[in-house]
Amino acid sequence: MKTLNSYNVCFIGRTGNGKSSLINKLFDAKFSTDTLVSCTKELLSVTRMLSEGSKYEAITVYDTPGIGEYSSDSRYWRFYEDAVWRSDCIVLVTTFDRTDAPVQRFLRKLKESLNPDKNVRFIVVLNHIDSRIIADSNDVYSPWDNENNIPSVECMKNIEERTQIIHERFDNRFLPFDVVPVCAVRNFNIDKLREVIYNI
Ligand SMILES: Nc1nc2c(ncn2[C@@H]2O[C@H](COP(=O)(O)OP(=O)(O)OP(=O)(O)O)[C@@H](O)[C@H]2O)c(=O)[nH]1
Ligand SMILES: [Mg+2]
Repeated sequence: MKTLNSYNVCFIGRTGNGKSSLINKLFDAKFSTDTLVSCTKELLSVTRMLSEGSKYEAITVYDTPGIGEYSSDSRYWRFYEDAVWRSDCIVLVTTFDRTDAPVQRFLRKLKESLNPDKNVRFIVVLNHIDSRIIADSNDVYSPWDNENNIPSVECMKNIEERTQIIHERFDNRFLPFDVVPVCAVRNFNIDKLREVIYNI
């Protein structure tokens, strides 16, 4: 059988960080999302054909259940292993949440599932940047400049700081990466992220 020459991308990250929302926006998919409870419980994928002349015929994107769901991830571990083994690019979706240790442990374990025949790329996406998680009791933090649909100046400072923290916590632990700030629900930087993923 003639297999499709597909560029494979796997999205991973904690539950609620916006993996499915981002895939829906980036690749015009229809995966379920949920505000309050963990949502993706299977290994899902969507395949889109690429234009002629591209290095690959198609792009296949894997959506995975949230890291940390079901304690040790044992129920889902085979999904992660399978998707990561197939992948040319891994996208970790994170937020301003400051608890990175479970993801660090997860990546350490996942390193063993990387396919040595592929030159795997790694991208860290900082989503939910419109979050008010950083607001103090004065409630003066406005993360979003609604008029221009961009992060506020204060939010930009938090993005820079969080980006630095992500580097401190994840550099030399998995694969080299850049951090791309996005907002799935406000369509901010989605085109930029698509460009980075498609930069094959
Ligand atoms: N405010 C805000 N909400 C977001 C953003 N991205 C996603 N959401 C919301 O966050 C919730 C969770 O998003 P999902 O896409 O289901 O998250 P997930 O990572 O796929 O979660 P699991 O499938 O449980 O692992 C949904 O209600 C989304 O609408 C964002 O950038 N800002
Ligand atoms: Mg999901």
